Amino acid sequence: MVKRMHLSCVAGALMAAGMVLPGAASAAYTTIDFESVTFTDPTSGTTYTNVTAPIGNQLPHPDGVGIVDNGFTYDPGPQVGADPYDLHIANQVTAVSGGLMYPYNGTTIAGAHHSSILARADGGSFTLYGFDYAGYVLNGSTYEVPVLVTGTLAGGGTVSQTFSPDSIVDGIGVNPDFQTFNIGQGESPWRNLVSVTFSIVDPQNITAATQGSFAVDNIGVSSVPEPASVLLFGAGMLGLAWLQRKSFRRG
Ligand SMILES: [Ca+2]
Ligand SMILES: [Ca+2]
Ligand SMILES: [Ca+2]
Repeated sequence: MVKRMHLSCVAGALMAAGMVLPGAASAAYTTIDFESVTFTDPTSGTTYTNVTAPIGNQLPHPDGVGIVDNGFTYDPGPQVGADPYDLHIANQVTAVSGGLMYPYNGTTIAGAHHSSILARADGGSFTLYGFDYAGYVLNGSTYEVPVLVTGTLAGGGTVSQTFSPDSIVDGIGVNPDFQTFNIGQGESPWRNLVSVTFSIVDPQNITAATQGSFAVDNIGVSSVPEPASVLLFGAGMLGLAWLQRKSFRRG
């Protein structure tokens, strides 16, 4: 019985080492879904950790104050337009506010007025695979503002693409407001990024009643692990396997 237990430990450690090493080299996939976010109130200086926006309500963030979700920061940048709160972590907000209709997908979304910046909280580089996008519209309108996505590469230079939404947005209505743009497949140029900026391409819309508002959700990214930490982790796993084996022999 004891021997069998040890044997399974050794097998487990070896399997983990074998499985984890190639996996670590290819990095971990993360979805930034805004369901719980961490941020610091600029007035009080209080940090709120993994906060969920109340259903039907939102956590507004002033300009220059970003949130952290799954190891990534999402920051509204400097104020453009009238509203000093440029980032809205909105959980199923359905009300039409001042004629402005929020896009809806049944979860928490990140609304911004003109632009926002995604980066890794630890400053490391990452790959962008895709994101869900929708515009805010005036009630009765179907105009969704296009978005320019610009990635800043770790080695210098940028990669960018403009995405035009489908003009389908009816808030809580049955139509799917958000559409998914997949971009980072295969030999994608959207790798080794240090930041990604989402910004509307229609400057006129900033001063319109919608203030150029757009929302993103389910941003697919993967962090590239530091080579040193991968090696250290691999060495640790091999060491563990050796110790387990030694203990098996003794048993
Ligand atoms: Ca969400
Ligand atoms: Ca809808
Ligand atoms: Ca849409």
